[in-house]
Order: sequence, then structure tokens, then C-alpha cells
Amino acid sequence: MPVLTNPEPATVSLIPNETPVFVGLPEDPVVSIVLATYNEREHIANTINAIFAAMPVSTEVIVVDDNSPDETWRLAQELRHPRVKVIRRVGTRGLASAFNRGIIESRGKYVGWMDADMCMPPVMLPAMLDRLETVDVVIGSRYVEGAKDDRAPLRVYSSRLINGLATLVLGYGIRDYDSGFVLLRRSVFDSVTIIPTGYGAYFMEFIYNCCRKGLIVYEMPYTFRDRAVGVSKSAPNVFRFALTGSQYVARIFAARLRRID
Ligand SMILES: Nc1nc2c(ncn2[C@@H]2O[C@H](COP(=O)(O)OP(=O)(O)O)[C@@H](O)[C@H]2O)c(=O)[nH]1
Ligand SMILES: [Mg+2]
Repeated sequence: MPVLTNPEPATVSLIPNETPVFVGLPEDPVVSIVLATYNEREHIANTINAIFAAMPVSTEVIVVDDNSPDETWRLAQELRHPRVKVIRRVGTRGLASAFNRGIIESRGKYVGWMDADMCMPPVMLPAMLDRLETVDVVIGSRYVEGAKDDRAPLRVYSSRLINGLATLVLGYGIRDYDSGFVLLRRSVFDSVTIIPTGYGAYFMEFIYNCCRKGLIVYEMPYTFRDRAVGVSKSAPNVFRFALTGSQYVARIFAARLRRID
């Protein structure tokens, strides 16, 4: 019988057409940050480097890329960072399912996720981590006191409108229900899971369910900077923008009506 020298097996992808992910390091990181990407070649390296530069504890970054035509996944792989895991999904798209996939692969005691377009500042992460000593979930928030949303007025106005509706219908005083920038204790997933369908609206239902389960959710203010390059996937044109908006409204009411155990 051969002696097993490496007790930690390589992570093997079981999904056809998917690039194998990297072989894990011996000890688990303290923090896992999941990045969902689609055509972010201008931002991916900066985002990853900024996360590692900011974090005071061992951190892994999990990139879940939906086979971007601009080969964002390749740039992430080429960093050859032992704490960067790249999952290239082929034949599927979706923001909520991408984050969910990354969370499933993550091993940190604390798990977070954010956009990879440098709109959300990685320098916030250490303060968010500190806060997790006393709360379960920290949301990076654009709409509490001290925060700022630096996008074009139409985007800010519509986002505030959606969030206002969510605050009204879902309650709990959350101001930025669709933030999409979060760090939380892994134990949160013992009682709440992401419903992995659709684009950004999954986040509202996730936070609402955290509140319903009695978890402590804290909103930390930050300044959201509009993307400097690349296009927004949620609002590339006015029609997609309107469609995304109506999906948010439907999801707010669906979340309110859906029963949880
Ligand atoms: N994996 C994956 N990531 C996506 C998809 N659509 C958008 N993203 C990523 O999700 C984040 C937010 O998308 P973005 O285009 O900035 O939308 P916006 O912030 O609502 O304008 C970015 O990091 C995108 O690269 C997708 O279909 N799959
Ligand atoms: Mg964005």
C-alpha cells in the first residue's frame, strides 16, 4: 500500500467543460472573498491585488468567471497565486449562481463577496472583519449616513428607489438591500442560504432572510465609485436597465411572501 503523503486531495471539478481549479494549501484561510466576473480584464488583477494588500489575515480569493470572451479567467489563472482559485464555468451565466458556487468552494471562517470592477473598495474589508466580532453580517452600504453613491444620477435615483421599496416591503431598517458587498461569519450559512437565481436581486432576499432568522446585520458606509472602464452587465442599455428593475420589484415581493422554516 502506498503511503498517503498529502492528506489534502487536489480539488477536482466534476462539471464537464470546466477548468480544473488549483490544489489547495494545507491550512484553511481565515477569510474567503468570492469575485464573480464577466469581462473584467481591466480590473481583475487590480481587484485581487488590492484585496491581498488590504487583508491583515490569511485570505483566499475565489474567482468565478462565466467563460468571459475577454478571458478574464486566464488573467486570474496567470497570476499563479497559491491563494487564488479560479473557477471557469462554461455554458452558464448568472450572478447569484456564480457567487453561490464560490461560497461552496470557500474554506474561510469568514466569507465575503463583491464585484470585481473596483467600484467596491477592498480597503474596507479589514474594518468589516473587525465588526464581525460583534455582528453576524456586515454589508458595505451606499445609503447609510456617511456613505456615497458616486454613479450617474439616473442609476443612483433608480437604485435608491428599489432600495426604498425593499426597505418598505421587507423592513428591518436595511438601507442598501441590494448592496452585493458583504463579509459574514461562515456560521450564517447554517441557517440561511442564497437562492441562486437571477442577477443582483438575490442579495435582497438573502439579507432579508438573515434578518428573519434573527442574525445581526450591520451596514458599514462606503463610497461607491462608478466603474472607470468596461460596461455594466446589469444596465448596458435602457431596456436591460428597465428589465433588471422589474426583476428587482418582483423579487422583493416574492421574498416577502416566501416562507422560510
Ligand atoms: N460570473 C459572472 N459574473 C458576472 C455576470 N454578470 C456580471 N458579473 C460580474 O458581477 C459584477 C457586477 O456586474 P456589473 O456589470 O458591474 O453590474 P452593476 O454593478 O450592476 O453595474 C462584476 O464583477 C461583473 O463582472 C455573470 O453573468 N456571471
Ligand atoms: Mg458594477
